[in-house]
Amino acid sequence: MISEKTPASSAACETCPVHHAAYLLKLGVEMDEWDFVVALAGNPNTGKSTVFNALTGLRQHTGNWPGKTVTRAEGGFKYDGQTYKLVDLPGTYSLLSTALDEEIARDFILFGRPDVTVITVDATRLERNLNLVLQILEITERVVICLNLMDEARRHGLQVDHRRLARDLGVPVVPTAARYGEGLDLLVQTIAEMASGRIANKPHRIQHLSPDLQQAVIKLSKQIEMVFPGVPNTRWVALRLLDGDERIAQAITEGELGDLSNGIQDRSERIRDLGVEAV
Ligand SMILES: Nc1nc2c(ncn2[C@@H]2O[C@H](COP(=O)(O)OP(=O)(O)OP(=O)(O)O)[C@@H](O)[C@H]2O)c(=O)[nH]1
Ligand SMILES: [Mg+2]
Repeated sequence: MISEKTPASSAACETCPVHHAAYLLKLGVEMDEWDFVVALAGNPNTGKSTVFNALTGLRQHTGNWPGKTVTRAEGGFKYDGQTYKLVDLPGTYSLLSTALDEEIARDFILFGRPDVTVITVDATRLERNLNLVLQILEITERVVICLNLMDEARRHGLQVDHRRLARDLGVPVVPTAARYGEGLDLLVQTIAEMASGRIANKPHRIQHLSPDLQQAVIKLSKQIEMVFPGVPNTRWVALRLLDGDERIAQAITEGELGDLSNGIQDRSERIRDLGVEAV
């Protein structure tokens, strides 16, 4: 379990023979460069900020009502010799949402190029939460599921077969009770393995695109790439356009799509120059 006594870096500790590199060092905002960016996504009120605080030592606002986090917050931790920037996102039910705070989360997941996306899932409301999980699995393979509120699930007599869930989704599932620090050490280890490519995912993907639709998606993706070079997830953008998503159509016609992707990148670079700040 990760406790407040997780050792701080000290020369004596690191030269001691019992020292093991694989331990967590909470960096707060004290970080000027990082090896990996990890996004924390999930439905509102599923414990994202609780996980964020436990791993970074910061104090993002948490509370028992949805929509507490309204903007992104960034902090860091070090584990097994690598530095991670963790980005706490507002809760979102869907990548298709048009609500402003949900858009912040959506834009970062889609265009922020995180190395790993951790999705916190409420173990007592699995079905509702899986909607977002399946949408995110359509756009990135580098996903770790944090199956949170396991204490609540137990209290309600619910048994969740997390191994089966991991098999069905094709990504690792780590059961946690973040409020009590339960499962977080395995979560960090799994994030590290995913970031370094030691775990290869085979995510569940929608298989039933008709040949015509498939062709249209490929053609449109290429056109989007030509107009907005470097924009990730053009397949997703193409699918949304074909589905008549007005918000995405507007982002294309007004050039915002390019700004969106560059903006997130510029900002990350600016933060890298300045040193990380909580936002
Ligand atoms: N019982 C229990 N409560 C938890 C657990 N993790 C988080 N909570 C509580 O759930 C509430 C919501 O937690 P937050 O971390 O603020 O959730 P969030 O996902 O960041 O919420 P938004 O920012 O609104 O999306 C808080 O009261 C937490 O203390 C857990 O594992 N078990
Ligand atoms: Mg939050």
